[in-house]
Amino acid sequence: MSRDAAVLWLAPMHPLAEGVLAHEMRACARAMRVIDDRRPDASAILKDLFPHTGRATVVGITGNPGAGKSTLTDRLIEVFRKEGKQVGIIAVDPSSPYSGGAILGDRIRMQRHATDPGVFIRSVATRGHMGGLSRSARDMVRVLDAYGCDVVLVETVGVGQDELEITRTAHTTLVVMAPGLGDEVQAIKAGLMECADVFAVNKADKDGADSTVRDLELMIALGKDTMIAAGNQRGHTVHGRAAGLGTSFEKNSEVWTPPIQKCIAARGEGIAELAAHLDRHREWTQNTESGRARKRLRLGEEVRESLREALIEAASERLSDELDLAVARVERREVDPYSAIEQLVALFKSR
Ligand SMILES: Nc1nc2c(ncn2[C@@H]2O[C@H](COP(=O)(O)OP(=O)(O)OP(=O)(O)O)[C@@H](O)[C@H]2O)c(=O)[nH]1
Ligand SMILES: [Mg+2]
Repeated sequence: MSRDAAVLWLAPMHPLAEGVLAHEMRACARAMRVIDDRRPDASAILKDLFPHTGRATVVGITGNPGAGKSTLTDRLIEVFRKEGKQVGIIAVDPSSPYSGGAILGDRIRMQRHATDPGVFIRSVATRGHMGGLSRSARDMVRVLDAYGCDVVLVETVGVGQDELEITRTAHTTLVVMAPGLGDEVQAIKAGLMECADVFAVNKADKDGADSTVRDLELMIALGKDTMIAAGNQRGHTVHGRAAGLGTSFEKNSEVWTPPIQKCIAARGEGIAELAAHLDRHREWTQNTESGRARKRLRLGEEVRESLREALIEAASERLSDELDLAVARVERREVDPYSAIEQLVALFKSR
């Protein structure tokens, strides 16, 4: 054994990681705080935990503000708990003026689960993350996974770029819509169509739910044609003709067509069916080549993204003087920015 390997072998585990693996709730909460604050030992904890992750089903829940995501999440917790599953919830705090006050409501809504030792709820602030929110969410999911959660639900607010990023850290993305919000089409334009694995049309007790379902069916059919034309984009592989809605995933089928489930979260109706769709999607990601390819693709994206961040950090550190100098030279028009960058890259490589 090499000396490095020996050191690695003997290196003690971070105490918080140990606590998480021993299923200690307080250690789990503390580890998540360290990670959320990006404190120096965050990466040590994550390194220790990673070998113990990969078991949990991760569901991202997104949709327009007020569509009923929190109410639905609360009901899903109920279903999963009845199945005896440990459930983790990451609620991404709203920072948008839209739903600024909603988190309090969320807390109250999920409060009844707060004393259940089989449920772990944690919120993440969106402020001050500078685009690193999806990384934080992903890392927190890993903590909950290592802690022993069977299912981790990540509830986001709204349908912006950040939220779409976050949903890409999940195995399954549930998009919640509701009639009468008038912005379904808008949301679809924002790219939701591309990331949705399952649709919930909530508030089915209200007028307009059926027309929302019809709109979605149409969008899905159109999207499918586009996907066939464009080949496999975003992991929704389409081989030949896709089957009709609701019967989309057959054994050995490579095709995944997002099912649409009507529900009334407020009364708990349609939730068990929704949970079944989530399960089927999980099966699809595990049992089909397209599902596995999508997982690989996302892991690749994660590694590349982290590498990009690390390289930028390293370069800015090593070249800080030269960087300032280069900017000043470009400003004086002594050099063009393209050559300046080439010189900086060459310098970085040589060090
Ligand atoms: N009529 C009806 N109202 C519902 C239903 N589900 C939720 N609501 C109500 O819709 C409102 C918004 O629900 P939330 O669960 O907070 O929605 P949300 O999507 O989490 O909202 P944000 O977190 O602010 O984006 C609340 O007043 C709920 O009581 C439903 O099935 N039917
Ligand atoms: Mg909410």
